[in-house]
Amino acid sequence: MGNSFTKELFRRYEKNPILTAKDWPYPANSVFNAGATRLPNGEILLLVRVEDRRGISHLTAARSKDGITNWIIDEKPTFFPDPDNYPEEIWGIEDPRITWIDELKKYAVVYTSYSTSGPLVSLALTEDFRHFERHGAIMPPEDKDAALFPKRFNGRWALIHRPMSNYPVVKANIWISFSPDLKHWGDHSVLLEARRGAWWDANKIGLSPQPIETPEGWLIIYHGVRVTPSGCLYRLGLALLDLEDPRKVIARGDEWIFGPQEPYERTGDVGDVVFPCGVVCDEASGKVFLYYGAADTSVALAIGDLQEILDWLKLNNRSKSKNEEVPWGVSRT
Ligand code: BMA
Repeated sequence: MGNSFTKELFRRYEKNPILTAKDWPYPANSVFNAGATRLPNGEILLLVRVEDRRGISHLTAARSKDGITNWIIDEKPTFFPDPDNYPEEIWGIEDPRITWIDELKKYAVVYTSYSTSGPLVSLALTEDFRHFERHGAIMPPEDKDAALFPKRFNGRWALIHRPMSNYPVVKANIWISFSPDLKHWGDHSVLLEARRGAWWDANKIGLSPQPIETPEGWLIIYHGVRVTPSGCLYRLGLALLDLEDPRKVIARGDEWIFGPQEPYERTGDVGDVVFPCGVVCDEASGKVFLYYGAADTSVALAIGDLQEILDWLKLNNRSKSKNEEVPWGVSRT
């Protein structure tokens, strides 16, 4: 949990959580894991995962002028599973990541569809978060924790995602894939590998919010899952990808930078989980608003400073290789 030597890069909003099921205009069990974006009118929109009492999730939009208070929540579910036309959604839709695609003048919402076949990655486009163009499944199961980059690289769209492998042991690495048309995906490769053994990000990692474009590279906030005798611990770490070629990892921190600590993060439907799906950067102030699901129960906010985060990553970039077995002596740059 850290001590006085640990500098917190993301500071929790003191009145967290910012949204709970009690705020909802209709019955809900829990509200968490929200995608986030800024709208043209300056408001911040959260697309919140809402789980009902059956256990099935849908997505509902909440809008706020300051991204912190006075959320206006849609009176009814905004984006609901459509299993008649998309059978992969029969057990719900979860954990959206939102990317504004300037070329299309649309937001891409990449989310997890859940069904008898397992979780997979689906895509929908929207201009206004009221009408959605469903594109259906874009990655087969088991795959989740996906987001699009906002622009093409050499003519191709790029998607970060997290397929699962159980062979010979559970191994969940972060992958990157490319597409000429958002429909046909290929050129798959591992982007970030889960480490092993005692590491906080051993065996299972996944992208958290959508990639953040910075002058120094694409900032990636990812979660690592540590399995302990009393359950899983979801914590966050940082990596930086090359701006022109996001397959190149130019930095990765060794230490986690944010983890469950407060009562609303430690206790809930699934305790000891911080799970961001959305981030919004304020260019003028350099502030990074990180929206995260707390204990699969509520939505919370932590605020960081972009330059401070990038500086930390430079100073703590020890594992330049994708392989955790690199010697400890890899020079700091
Ligand atoms: C992950 C995802 C998240 C969830 C987390 C903790 O695998 O399914 O939706 O918040 O587990 O339960």
